[in-house]
Amino acid sequence: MEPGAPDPLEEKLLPYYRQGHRNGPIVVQAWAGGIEQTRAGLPAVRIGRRWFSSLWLIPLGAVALVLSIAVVREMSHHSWFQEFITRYPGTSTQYVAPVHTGFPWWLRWQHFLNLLFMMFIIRAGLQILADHPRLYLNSGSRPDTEWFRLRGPVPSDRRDSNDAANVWTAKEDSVALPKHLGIPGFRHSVGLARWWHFSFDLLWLVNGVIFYVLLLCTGEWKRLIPNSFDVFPNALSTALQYLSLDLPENAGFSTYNALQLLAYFITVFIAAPVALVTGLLQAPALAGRFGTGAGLLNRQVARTLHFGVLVWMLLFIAVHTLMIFVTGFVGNVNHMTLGTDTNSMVGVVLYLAWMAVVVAFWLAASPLTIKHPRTVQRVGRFVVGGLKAAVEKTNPTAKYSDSDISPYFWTNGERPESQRYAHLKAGSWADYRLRVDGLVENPVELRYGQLLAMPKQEQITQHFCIQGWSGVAKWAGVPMREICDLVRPAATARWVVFYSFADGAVGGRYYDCHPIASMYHDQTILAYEMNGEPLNESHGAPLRLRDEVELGFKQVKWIEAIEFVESFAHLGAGQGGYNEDQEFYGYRMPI
Ligand SMILES: Nc1nc2c(c(=O)[nH]1)N[C@H]1C(S)=C(S)[C@@H](COP(=O)(O)O)O[C@H]1N2
Ligand SMILES: [Mo]
Repeated sequence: MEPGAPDPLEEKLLPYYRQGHRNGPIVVQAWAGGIEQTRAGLPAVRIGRRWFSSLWLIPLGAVALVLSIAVVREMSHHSWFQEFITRYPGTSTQYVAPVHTGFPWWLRWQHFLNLLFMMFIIRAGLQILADHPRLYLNSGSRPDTEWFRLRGPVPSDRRDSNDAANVWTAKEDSVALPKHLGIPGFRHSVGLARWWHFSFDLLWLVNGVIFYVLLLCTGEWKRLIPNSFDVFPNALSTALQYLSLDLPENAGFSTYNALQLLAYFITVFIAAPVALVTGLLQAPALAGRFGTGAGLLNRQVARTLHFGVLVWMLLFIAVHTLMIFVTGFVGNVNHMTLGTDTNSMVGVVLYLAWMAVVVAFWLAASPLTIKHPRTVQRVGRFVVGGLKAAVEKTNPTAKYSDSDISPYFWTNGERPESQRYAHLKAGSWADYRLRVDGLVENPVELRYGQLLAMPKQEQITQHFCIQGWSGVAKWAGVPMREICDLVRPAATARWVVFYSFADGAVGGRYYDCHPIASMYHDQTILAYEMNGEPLNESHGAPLRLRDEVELGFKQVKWIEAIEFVESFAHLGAGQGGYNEDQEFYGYRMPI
């Protein structure tokens, strides 16, 4: 091997010209190797050992509502009830100071943008959920321990990762959503959904921070922050008045009723920050930096709480919208659009125009994504790429203990089908050579035995698949730092390419590029052992990467060669890896 010569595997990548269509419209039938579009089932929740369909909520909710109304109407004839309502009228100045300035223009615009952004966030969020349609509380995402799911159980005869040809992969577990529910709807489109989710998250956060600042600077906060615990009996009073079907006074222009105020307060000051924090806790770089991967704040708890915020937001939007209609529609939309306490038709027209914009964006989002996926990837990278690059600089160092190791560890990806791989495996890797070349002073070919003889590092870390599952395992192998010291990268080398023996789902070699700086992180190793055993085929034998700052798809399994390059623009479709090329993922994935 000559220093600086390109690795021969560059030729085996699916080249740009053979997949030109990959920049154009996605052909859903051919997506991800032509997986069939298995649809999500209705959400089901586990109570004890039994699963209940969410459909039960409809009759249960209806019965509960009718019963509550009956009971409250009966109660309302009693004098103690009326005394309670007189004492705590529900809408009063007992818990809040009225604001008489009307709704300023910035608040009205922010309210509109908030709804628009949340439409994208919620839909793309559902799509992300559908990529691993189960919610758990344990960090190992163990089948049968989920409390929520959108499909049946993991087949019990396909759970053994030592049976590589048969094991159930996380990709097989993903489900499709209707096109106008998820963005973009079809199965395993998490990469595209994430650009929507994260880009609009950022816009939503900026909108939210501006909102907080203006709220506090203008005194508008007085509407939203109660000044007395009397807000609680007043909220109860409001609820009772709604249930007695004797609607409370609507003085929302200056004073929210107590129930309304609490709902707004929770949404703005609790649900929104919880959404941000539980989103970030799902990031490998941050969990790996702060050590939250296995404990009470592990990724699956974070996902569950994140989902809880979604449910709250959906309920909030539904009830909030219903109330706009039933408590004086024209007046309410005048407050919302014009900021005045009027009953003008202009307000109604503006409201309808506002909703028309939301609907138009709603209808456009999935078709646009299917038609221009590369553009969605580029725009997403433009919006959130800088932040991802910043987070990628962290050096995750969290170490977990033996008791944190997950009893079950999902598998993913297309295993190697080549004769060569089968031969090497049959020979217990005696003929295996790890080629390390490209922009290095000392290109090498390392035998399996040589790798085992190099300094060995052991680490118990958390794996974060982009789809949503996670698992803690003990990995052991050669630190990439050692490999770098051996081959001495040239000053021009900026990226490190890991080539697999395996092809990806639509043909062409699986590969992925990592920034060279990550090679010197404490926990970047070429692992040959998992949980004290030699790596099995499912998990990447003979060698797989662990770069704990990144998501799972960047942990290339079945490594055949490593190449140091200046840029990855000439490799494959030029996006930095197989999933980046084919499924529009980002190449920096610390979140
Ligand atoms: N060669 C190759 N490596 C791969 C993949 C693949 O499809 N091909 N899948 C990736 C994905 S998406 C994940 S989540 C992890 C899964 O590793 P595991 O099967 O050991 O859990 O491997 C990564 N490495
Ligand atoms: Mo993954």
